[in-house]
Amino acid sequence: MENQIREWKKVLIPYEQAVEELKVKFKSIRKEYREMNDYSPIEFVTGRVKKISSIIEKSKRRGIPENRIVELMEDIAGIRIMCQFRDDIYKVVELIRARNGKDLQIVYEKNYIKNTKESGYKSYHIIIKYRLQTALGEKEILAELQIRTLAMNFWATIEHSLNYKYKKNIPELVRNRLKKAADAASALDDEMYEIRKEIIKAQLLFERKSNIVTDI
Ligand code: 0O2
Repeated sequence: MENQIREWKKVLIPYEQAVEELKVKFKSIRKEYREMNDYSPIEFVTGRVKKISSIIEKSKRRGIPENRIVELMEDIAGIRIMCQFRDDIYKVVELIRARNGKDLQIVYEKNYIKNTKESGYKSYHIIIKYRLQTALGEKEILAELQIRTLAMNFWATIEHSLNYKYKKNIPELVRNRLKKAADAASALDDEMYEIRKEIIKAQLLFERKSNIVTDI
């Protein structure tokens, strides 16, 4: 077991590097927009490397043989990009597509916003191949980019912790409540989308004012 963990830690080194590099890249997009005093479709970015225990649990659940995990498990490296409004998601998707064949390669996309999961889960996923330079030479890994609104993220985070608590067997009553909550989150996204122009204008105005104050 100890040997297995030591081996996995070595395997995960390039994934950790990839997550750090990708986080910097997507955070930079936000920074660039803000420095141009423009609205950024990216609100914030997080990333993680899947825990060894979760990798092993998922491989067992999906029937992936251990020697094929890195080839078949697409979300060992995961980046989450949060947006304020639903249409920002598609702007971010376009930004990513524009980089296809440059610093990343799109393998495929999954639109869980149009095709909402049974649980109520909404998000836009893009699976990419990402090449990186390591001490042991060039490596190519798979990574999953999840792009979602703040409301979708709020719901997914809570549902994820309930799934953890109930070991993916959430009681029906709670599951039904969660579905209602997913509808409410979606209604919130609809409402915010309707007044997004007003909100964006107000935010840019507020930011410019804060910049003037800090410049003095
Ligand atoms: P973690 O802890 O986020 O790493 P599967 O995981 O087998 O259901 P698959 O085919 O690997 O699905 O890919 P999919 O459906 O794109 O899901 C991959 C990731 O998307 C999940 O990783 C979650 O992060 C997120 N996700 C997908 N469905 C749901 C859902 O119903 N609720 C929530 N909260 N998140 C979801 P992991 O491995 O589940 O977990």
